[in-house]
Amino acid sequence: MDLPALPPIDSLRGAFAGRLITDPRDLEPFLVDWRRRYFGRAIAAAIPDTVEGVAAVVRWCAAHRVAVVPQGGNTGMSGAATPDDSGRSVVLSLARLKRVRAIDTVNNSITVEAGCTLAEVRAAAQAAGRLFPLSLPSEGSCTIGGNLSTNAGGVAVLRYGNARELCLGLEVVTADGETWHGLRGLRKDNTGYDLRDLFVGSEGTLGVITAATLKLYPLPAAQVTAMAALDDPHAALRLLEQAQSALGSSLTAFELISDLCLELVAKHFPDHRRPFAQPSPYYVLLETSDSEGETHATAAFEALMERALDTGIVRDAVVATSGAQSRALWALRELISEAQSATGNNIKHDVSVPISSIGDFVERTNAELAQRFPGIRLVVFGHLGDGNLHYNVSPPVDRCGPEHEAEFLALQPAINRVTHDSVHAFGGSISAEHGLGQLRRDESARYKSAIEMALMRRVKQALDPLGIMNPGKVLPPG
Ligand code: FAD
Ligand code: 2HG
Ligand code: ZN
Repeated sequence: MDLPALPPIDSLRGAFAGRLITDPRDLEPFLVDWRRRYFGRAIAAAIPDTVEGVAAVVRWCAAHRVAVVPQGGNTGMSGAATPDDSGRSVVLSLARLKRVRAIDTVNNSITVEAGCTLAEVRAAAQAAGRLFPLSLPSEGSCTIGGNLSTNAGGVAVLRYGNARELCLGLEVVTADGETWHGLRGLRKDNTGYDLRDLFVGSEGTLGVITAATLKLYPLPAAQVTAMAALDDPHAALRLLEQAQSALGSSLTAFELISDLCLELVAKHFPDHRRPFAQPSPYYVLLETSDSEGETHATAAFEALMERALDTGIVRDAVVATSGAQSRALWALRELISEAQSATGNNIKHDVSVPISSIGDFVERTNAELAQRFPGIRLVVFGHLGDGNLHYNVSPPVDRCGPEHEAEFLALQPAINRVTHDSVHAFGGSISAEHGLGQLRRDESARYKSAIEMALMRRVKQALDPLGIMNPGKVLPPG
């Protein structure tokens, strides 16, 4: 298709209030993803101050057939917020849309603009005596707009659900620059197709989220954290079953961590040491949120752990007795991504399988990968309570340096194929919470049926007929 010639950038500069970045040095951070895997090009980064400004930028892009690449905190793991290399994109940063518009402690809802960081939303809720439960290791930088656009998961999905389940309403600038005011704070609303749920998880390919109304919960009276050392994911599943029977919905987090994860954290963050004298192949980090207070929560955890020790499910266990101890246990979990990055290049898999299949999935996939790619190291961790593992791969110990990078990354397609075929065989998904972006776009098409792909394309065509919204992400071109 012949595209119209690009107009002078000054015509965009005059179209909205806010910042427009065109200097190549200032643009650089907008053109690369967190993992430094994708590098794109753009005419400019537009950072409007208002919703009207967002709409004006999108209208300018639509008029000139320029791609719009929405960007929040740029912490995404799938290259979804990085423009392609055509040079015909505007990065639309929501970073300056930061108002908390309303908090309603009777309706238990909060309305915030898309550029609020997740940490800011959690703090605003807490200041009003409420909990916004979405919780990710990246919460200091990621934004609510990005969380909803990726349907982020994190460490509290087990109890509260993912970003989609926490969203009541949205305000969206559509691909033709109109604004849909869908900020309804309703728990029940059966009035036709659910537009909100179309935009949630669409990774900026259908429209730009400018604000959201989100669910709040009462603050728990106490939160207690524990860590258990165990042999394998099968044992972790038995512990999960016991924990759910004993604690019910008080169980808010159940995270699996392999020993290599803790080894990498201890190596790159020497202040953070393993909490057990002897290493174990795996650990589980559990958290309970109790309405009856700390003594009750601690006693319940201690009873659970004693039983698990007696029955041989766990080898050892610690229950945190202070906030500082609890934060230290969580830090071990939250630093894994950074520790793995510091170790050199890596291949990431963000998979989900039915929870009961995780033990078999890990066993079989580990064995096949070890046989086909001797020496590779599996950095396995994640949200076991949701059936979601970060089944990541690092190079062999003696091949971590930059001089081995190309050789290791050349294995990525074959390693992905083994891993994702195994996920598929277990009835799972190749993207549980990070989205498809550019990273998993083509592989996803391999595992979806023709009708599913065709329906997705029809939705895209209906909402973005010019194909300007974040092209090249989620759906393969053509
Ligand atoms: P960005 O990276 O800026 O964008 C992500 C996608 O959303 C892109 O497609 C972009 O175009 C689109 N987008 C952004 N804002 C908007 C908007 N307002 N309207 C429309 N589209 C928009 N993810 C998890 O799910 N669980 C985790 O536990 C987790 N832990 C992480 C830990 C670390 C250390 C890091 C670096 C990342 C982690 N992530 C996790 C991934 C990431 O933080 C999430 O995907 C997050 O939701 C992205 O938010 P963001 O604001 O950074 O979005
Ligand atoms: C987490 O759970 C994130 O910490 C990041 O989803 C996972 O680095 C990863 O692969
Ligand atoms: Zn995760």
